[in-house]
Amino acid sequence: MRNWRPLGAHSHRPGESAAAGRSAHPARRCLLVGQANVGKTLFLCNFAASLGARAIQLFAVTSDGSHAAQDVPLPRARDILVNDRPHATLALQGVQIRLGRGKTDHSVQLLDSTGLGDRVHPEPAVRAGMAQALRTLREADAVLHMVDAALAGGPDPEAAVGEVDRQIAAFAAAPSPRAGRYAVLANKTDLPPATAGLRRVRAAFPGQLVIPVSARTGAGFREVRLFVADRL
Ligand SMILES: Nc1nc2c(ncn2[C@@H]2O[C@H](COP(=O)(O)OP(=O)(O)OP(=O)(O)O)[C@@H](O)[C@H]2O)c(=O)[nH]1
Ligand SMILES: [Mg+2]
Repeated sequence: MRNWRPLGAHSHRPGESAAAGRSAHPARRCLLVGQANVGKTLFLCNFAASLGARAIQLFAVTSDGSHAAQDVPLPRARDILVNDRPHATLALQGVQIRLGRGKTDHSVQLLDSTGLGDRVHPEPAVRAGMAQALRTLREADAVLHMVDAALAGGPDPEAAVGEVDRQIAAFAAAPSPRAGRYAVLANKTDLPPATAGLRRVRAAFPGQLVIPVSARTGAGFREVRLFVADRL
């Protein structure tokens, strides 16, 4: 819990939390964002585990706007948080990862968010999660935008890269102090349709860094680690 700067509540703006105040170098925040079911949570769990993390933290924003966090040990987190059902994730959850850079070791908070969509969702809990994800998108130091490359290789590629994805890219890659800290993660490359899907994903995000990954097998994790370590 210490050194975490959870986002999304009005009571904790970036740099204002008690945890941040205790640390001379508060961890930078890297947000995983994208449509529902693309594999954000499986990536969070397996990527963090590959870097030696032991637990995922679930954040809940209470009615007074403060945060409560609960640790869920890996790999149990994977069993209970990853799901085929869209919108399994309804609030921010994250993990502190350590990235070696030269002789210094630095920490990054990797945050996983509720899946975004093109339409207003009928469930209030999903809408609240989406709103929190959008606030966090505005405040994050780096953005990993995940899309489903296997879905992009199927009969309805627009389902994989939709209007919401174009909006995320336009926002996250726009000129700002965060420039250069945005990458598209083309996930599920372990599935055969992802070969064609990856070409479509690259074509949909011209000029952006696209990193092919598999949250399931760990393919591409090294490239993501190098990207995050280099940019944050
Ligand atoms: N084959 C394959 N399946 C994956 C991969 N990543 C995720 N999945 C599966 O895709 C489904 C959704 O994964 P989640 O990690 O829950 O997706 P999410 O983006 O967090 O979804 P929401 O929380 O609903 O937004 C699960 O059945 C995962 O096992 C991958 O790289 N390869
Ligand atoms: Mg999820």
